[in-house]
Amino acid sequence: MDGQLDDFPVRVRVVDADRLDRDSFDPAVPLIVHGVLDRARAKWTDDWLLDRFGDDRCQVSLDSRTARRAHETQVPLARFLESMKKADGAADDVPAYLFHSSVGSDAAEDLLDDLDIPQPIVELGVPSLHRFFVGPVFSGTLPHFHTHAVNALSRGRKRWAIYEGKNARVTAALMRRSLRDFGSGSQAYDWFQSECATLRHRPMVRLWEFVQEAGDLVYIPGGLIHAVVNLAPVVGFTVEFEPEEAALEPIAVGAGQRAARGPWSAGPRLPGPRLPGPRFPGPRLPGLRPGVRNPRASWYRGGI
Ligand SMILES: O=C(O)CCC(=O)C(=O)O
Repeated sequence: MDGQLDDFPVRVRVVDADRLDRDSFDPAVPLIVHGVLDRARAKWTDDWLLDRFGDDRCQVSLDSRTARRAHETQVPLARFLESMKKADGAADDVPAYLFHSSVGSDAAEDLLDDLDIPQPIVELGVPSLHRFFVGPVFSGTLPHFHTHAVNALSRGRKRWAIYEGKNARVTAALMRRSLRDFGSGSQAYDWFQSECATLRHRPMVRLWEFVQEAGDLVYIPGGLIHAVVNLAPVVGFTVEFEPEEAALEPIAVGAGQRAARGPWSAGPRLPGPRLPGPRFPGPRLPGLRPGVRNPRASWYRGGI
């Protein structure tokens, strides 16, 4: 970790929440939206979070494939927040990322009430799951994809890379490569330092890179591959949506149901091997083979 992580060419559309209308919204393009979290930021204090999650044990991941079980442990939120305070923002060699998922639309709806998400985004589908995250600097999430989603950052800073191939074959190859080279035990900061820049000049790749500041909402189109590294300690929520039935179409899946839902997805939430939108490539993913690339993380093989 050499501190070079926030030096990169920024490319993203930024818009104020009250300026995003149906005509100006392209659901296939990532967005930063300002002015969505004003109420949420005042409300989502540590006390409120502790109240909401009580003594529940939250999912904490020690690698950046946060939806997998391989390097996951369960920790009460109070203990996790305490350990973050003790570290006082200092970077750990192996950052622990609290990334707690809840399936179902009621709890997600309740959370969405705190956000002023522009109507054209809301209309795209129904919330299917949400994830609460708290993480130290250099925690993050390796490339993955799912249905369209929003990420509401209450505190901290996140660097993003969102990308796709110009056709289905290239997108599938990009995803395979990430799974092959950054398997179980890997960290997102390594991907950003060594891989991200290699995507910039590839003619068959479309890439958006940017930093999300506290108070920003990021919109992630369905089926686009994305990765995140936290540049400061973070708190926030991400919500995934199921597209309206009309937008669903079956896709060709070679690697079983798990691949059909995407390597990221945690729960049985899509109604079968389907993914959103006509632009989704339907990649044929390889078996999800662990291949520890980051030597620092190899001790995870022993299991947690
Ligand atoms: O915030 C993160 O670390 C990852 C979030 C993400 O990938 C998502 O919201 O889909």
